[in-house]
Amino acid sequence: MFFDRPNETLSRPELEALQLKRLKSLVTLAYDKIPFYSKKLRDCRFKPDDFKDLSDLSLLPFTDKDDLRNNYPDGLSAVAKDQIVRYHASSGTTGKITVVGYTAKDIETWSALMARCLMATGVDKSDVVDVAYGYGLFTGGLGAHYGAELLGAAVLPCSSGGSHRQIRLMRDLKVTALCCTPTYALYLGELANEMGLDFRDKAQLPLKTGVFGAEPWSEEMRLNIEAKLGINAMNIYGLSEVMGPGISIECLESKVGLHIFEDHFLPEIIDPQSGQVLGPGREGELVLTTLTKQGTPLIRYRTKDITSFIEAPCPCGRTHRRMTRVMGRSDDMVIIRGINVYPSQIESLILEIPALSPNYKILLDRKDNLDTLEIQIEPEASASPGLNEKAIMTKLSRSIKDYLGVGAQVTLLAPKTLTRGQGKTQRVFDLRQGKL
Ligand code: DLL
Repeated sequence: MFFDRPNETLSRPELEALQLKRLKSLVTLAYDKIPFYSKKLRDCRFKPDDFKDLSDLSLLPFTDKDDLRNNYPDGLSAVAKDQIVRYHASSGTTGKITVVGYTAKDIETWSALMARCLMATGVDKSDVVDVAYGYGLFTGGLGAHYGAELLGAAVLPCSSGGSHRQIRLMRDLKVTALCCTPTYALYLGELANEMGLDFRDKAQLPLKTGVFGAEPWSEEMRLNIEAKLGINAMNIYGLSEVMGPGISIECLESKVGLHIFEDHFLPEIIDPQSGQVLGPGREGELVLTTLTKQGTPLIRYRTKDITSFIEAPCPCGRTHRRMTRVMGRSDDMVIIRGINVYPSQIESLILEIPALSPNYKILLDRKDNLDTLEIQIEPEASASPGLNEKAIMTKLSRSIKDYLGVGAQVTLLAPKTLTRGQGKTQRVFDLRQGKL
């Protein structure tokens, strides 16, 4: 299903002509209105008129999160304050805040892109949508809310938390679509069971679609959620600096890769070390240039998210290129005894063992000058009776050694020991700092 079929199915030459036109306006706007960019562009001797071809983008400098922080709160704004109708902010792990301002037109664009996302996952005006992403400075709640309303769906703005009440409302209002983090969806499933309800029983809880994102999750986690909740679990991607959710989305027809809305964002994949643009299919860091944003436009924003493009056409008919599932950020990657590991690679291996649940924690420490890796994990509640704990622990540590090349100690916890997250869940606890 399409919200905006003409723009989502533009031919490649049409799309590229539109991108070039929008890119030229963006560079002119940034040059004229944002002193930070005028200086950056002058420093690399680039004038807006020099822009001839899409490939000229690689001549422009990158922007990163520090640039937003250093220009706090609104030094990267391209419009007068009275043009801004909304601010969102994110603090990230360092605690330093970045603020992004939206004009009325930006909110309109964002809502339309979220409506595109929802329709790509099979949600339409007949649906009742529970928005269980946090509302507030975080972009998840309001982003999904405006998109679902624009579609004409009925929105239940639960935000995250109040989970018992949320499940009762999902039952009573016959919620058919749920927007939240994948870990919160799992928690809602678990809690429903405790309340004597089951998402797989559609007469009780008719949920059919989940639109999940805001944190990395593996394909195995998708299968786990789909089996437990009896739904289509769809992946949505975005980041607050660039807009919020709605930058890319999986479609129901393929469920492989996320279509990037290339008429609004120009994506590149670069080598995170050298900054060089990588060739087709290569994995690297996603860089996004906003093509239509008015409030806080960004040129070549380094997302730190690791992905690659899927060049093959998609059966859904969308012409916008797909990116592979983001398994982690370049700064999420942990180095254990010199080996690079993404937490979601560990998640994939955990979930290949049916007796294990997706509730886990990764602990890194240092003993006798050597890194240690411990996985604390709960078994599936249904698997607990008669569980051969030793065999399972050996199986997981062996597959981590085989696939990732690192030794791991596996500790099985009693079911429901670990705290359940309502938003983004912290998986990795690195206790190595200061321990040589
Ligand atoms: O998480 C926006 C969002 C809200 C996206 C709701 C999807 C759904 P931030 O808090 O700025 O914004 O965090 C952005 O989260 O750079 C990725 O590292 C990660 N992320 C977001 N979506 C996904 C996803 C929102 N589907 C950061 N898979 C991004 C993996 C994701 N990581």
